Amino acid sequence: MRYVVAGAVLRERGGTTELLLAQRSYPEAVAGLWELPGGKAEDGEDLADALRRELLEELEITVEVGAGLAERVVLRDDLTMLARWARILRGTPHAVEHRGLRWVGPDDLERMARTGELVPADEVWVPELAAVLRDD
Ligand code: DCM
Repeated sequence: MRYVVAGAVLRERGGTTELLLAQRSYPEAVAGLWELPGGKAEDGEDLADALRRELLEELEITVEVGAGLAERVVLRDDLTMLARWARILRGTPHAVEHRGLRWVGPDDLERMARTGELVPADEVWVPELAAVLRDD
């Protein structure tokens, strides 16, 4: 089994918590849609290491990786996606591979899910993400 590990990167801004979303530039089917940034772990690679590597490559940020979100997504027979909470230790996110980046609160996130602006596979995390964004 191979894994895609996505990062739910949070920041505190003026007493509210925001989540980082990244806009895909490929493939055609999902280009323009927004996702939790991340990517495939190499064979045998620790998943937290994989997420740190991917976010450094894609966004030029160094992150601390925390616990996992509850839901896992089966992308294909041999490919499962999971997500981990993360926060930035160093750097400011830049869209190296993505079309754009944005920080959202719970209302923005839920609106984007309703209007089909999220990558479909990531929709499963919206309730948990929104709950944490509201709680903090
Ligand atoms: N993927 C996804 N949601 C994410 C990250 C990735 O659905 N937040 C999917 C898209 C691809 C696969 O995982 O099928 C590998 O992603 P990438 O092309 O970014 O390496």
